[in-house]
Amino acid sequence: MHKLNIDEIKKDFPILNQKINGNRLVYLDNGATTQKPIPVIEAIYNYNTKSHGNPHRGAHQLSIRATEEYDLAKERVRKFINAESIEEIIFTRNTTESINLIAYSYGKEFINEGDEIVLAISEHHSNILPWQRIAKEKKATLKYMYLNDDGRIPIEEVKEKITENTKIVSIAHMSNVLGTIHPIEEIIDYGHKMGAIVLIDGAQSTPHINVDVQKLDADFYVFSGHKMLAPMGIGVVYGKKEILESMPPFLMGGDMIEYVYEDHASFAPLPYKFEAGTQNVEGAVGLRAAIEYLEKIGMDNIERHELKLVEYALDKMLSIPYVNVQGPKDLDMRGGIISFTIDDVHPHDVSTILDSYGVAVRAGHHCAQPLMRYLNLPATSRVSFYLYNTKEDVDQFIEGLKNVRKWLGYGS
Ligand code: 7TS
Repeated sequence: MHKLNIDEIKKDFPILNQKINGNRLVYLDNGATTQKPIPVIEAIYNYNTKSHGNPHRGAHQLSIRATEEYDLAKERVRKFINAESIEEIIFTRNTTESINLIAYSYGKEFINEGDEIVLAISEHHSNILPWQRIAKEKKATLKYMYLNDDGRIPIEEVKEKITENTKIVSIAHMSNVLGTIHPIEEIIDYGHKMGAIVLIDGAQSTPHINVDVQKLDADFYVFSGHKMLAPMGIGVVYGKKEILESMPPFLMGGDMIEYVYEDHASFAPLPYKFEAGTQNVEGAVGLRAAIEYLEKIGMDNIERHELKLVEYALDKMLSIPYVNVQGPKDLDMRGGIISFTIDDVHPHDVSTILDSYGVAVRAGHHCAQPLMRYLNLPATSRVSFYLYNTKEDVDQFIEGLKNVRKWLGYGS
């Protein structure tokens, strides 16, 4: 257990070492995407200058090297989330594609009329729209688990909504708006008791906390590389082998086949059955380097560091009378995301004014319109931390925050 050496870490992220609008850049939009350290950029550079080819195709050296790089990345992902075998790891473009893969493949095959699909009201649109489509096509029922005033899902709500008719429960591990860590162990356990399978959207959790898919007993766990220091365009589906084996392919095309005849085809074994067409090898290489970087620092250390920043920021934000923090206001079961509103000021104005202080935060509905409607808010502003953020970053954000209303002509 050791504190993060932020000065050393910051040296690895050249993009953070610049001024925005005359101020030191403070990047607090890590929920949207994260920045890349030099080892990730170098791994992609090295791949492109030494090993680039189309994997699984040629007998020539570059194709063989690209295949090796791709498989090494897959093994690294397997180990990172403690999956049993690489057959259970499928590369996609991002979390969105991962959920679509499951909805179209598992959903079309196994969800029938009268079945229930259970989500949380706080889901990202990526974990709502594919299920709306399947529910409509299959005449299944879409049900939502609602949050209490603290932004948490009470266990009674879990037990009320998940029933023996539930076929699939799909829920984020951590809310991208409120930072709540949902009680997924209980949800997985109860879902299984009711005979449902459970998909966990790990887009906001995998980059920040230890994930062990076997310990969780999740049926599916999905995430995006670009939220964990890797490039955009690489994402992951973890799925239990026996479930993946029972599912038809999602996309059809090259590389996912065994034999093709004029009128039918047989498919490649897992995981390739779900990886049609040329894959994003340099994205996979970047993801492997990102995981190595995160593991060197230690996921426990990263989680602890972010919680300290949340504690520090929450303490300051809660003491400002016109700042309204949404979601959990203590450190129990939460991660490094804080959504808030400011009295009389639209969140987009908050974001624009903070930008003039060099502070990057996101404003809007965060692709979670049903949650915004449930909270009766048009939008929020959101800060989201990562391993390279510091207390000085929080101070600069709070200083900007204190000036927002003054900018707009309010006394304080
Ligand atoms: N699920 C959750 C919980 C997310 O936070 C996001 C992206 C996605 C799915 C979709 O990920 P993608 O990589 O496929 O786009 N969330 C955000 C956000 O909060 N701000 O920008 C993107």
